[in-house]
Amino acid sequence: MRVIYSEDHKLRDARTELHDGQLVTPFEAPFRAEWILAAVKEAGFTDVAAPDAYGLETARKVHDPAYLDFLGVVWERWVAAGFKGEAISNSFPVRRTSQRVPENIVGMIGHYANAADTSITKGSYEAALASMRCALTGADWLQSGNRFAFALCRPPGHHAGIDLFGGYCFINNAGVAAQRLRDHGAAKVAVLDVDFHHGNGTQDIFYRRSDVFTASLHGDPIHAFPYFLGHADEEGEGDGLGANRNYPMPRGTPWDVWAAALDDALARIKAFGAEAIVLSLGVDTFERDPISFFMLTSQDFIRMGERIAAAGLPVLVCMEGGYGVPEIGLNVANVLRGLEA
Ligand code: SP5
Ligand code: ZN
Repeated sequence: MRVIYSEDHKLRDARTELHDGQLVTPFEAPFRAEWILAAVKEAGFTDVAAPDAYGLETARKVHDPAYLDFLGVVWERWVAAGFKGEAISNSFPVRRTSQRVPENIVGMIGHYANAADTSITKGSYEAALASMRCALTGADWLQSGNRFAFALCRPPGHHAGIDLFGGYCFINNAGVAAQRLRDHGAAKVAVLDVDFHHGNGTQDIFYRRSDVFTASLHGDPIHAFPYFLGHADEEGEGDGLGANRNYPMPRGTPWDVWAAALDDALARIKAFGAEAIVLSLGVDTFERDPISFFMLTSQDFIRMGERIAAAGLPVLVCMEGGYGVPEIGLNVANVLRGLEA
């Protein structure tokens, strides 16, 4: 198991998150990657490498190039407007509104946002690029014949859609990695999303495509972020019909119920003919996660890794969510242990 990690994640260090009506210190903060790195090393995963230098070529195949341009300039545009706080919009295009991109920076941020939880700050884009490069380096590690890689991505990516940021995500690291695997020999790839939150960005990117199967296990969106996508009847569209699967689950979901959904997703990934799995790994399914409501224990994360490995495919693990508690590191290390068992 090679671990790919960049210090540049620290460039993403927002002061504010709009949470339950208050600007709070963000849940998605630098300590997460530090704790996870320390725990995986402690568990014996000591082959840690820095990412290679990749440009935006692959990212432009899964994101709108104009959206990537926006990410590159939004902070300087915000500062130039004279605003003092971190960049966050208060206006959004919704039902019966125009999809034209406003020139005004507040309007532009609203246009490209799917949530207002994620303040944009100096360095956020650079950190997102480094995070994407970890995923791409992991994809190429599999491509050169290795069975497992762990891209310690931060900021996370699975809420970033074709032209949308939010949910602490800017560039869809797993989506970019899946595209890279496709471009370098894999005819079919699966993205398996086990983060507590629905992978709305990943679903958006691949919804009309038949070459990438997407499956997400998550808190039912009628009760949980991201609220507006992730229902069981979303099965893909056009060429992609049948290549998206959602497993929304209720408050208090324990391992046995969750694992039955995992087994169903893995069976479908095998039936689809995927040659590799990109695992969007959030450990916010943990029983003491501060913003989620599943009941997985630290031991369950070992079983999770074992079951995924039993599918017999190469696995690129991309870090997504998991917050607040010291166990996030142990839980990630346990998934890696289970994979290699
Ligand atoms: C990558 C990832 O896990 N992103 C999650 C983003 C969630 N942001 C909004 C969280 C809202 C949680 N509300 C729960 C309130 C508990 N008091
Ligand atoms: Zn999450």
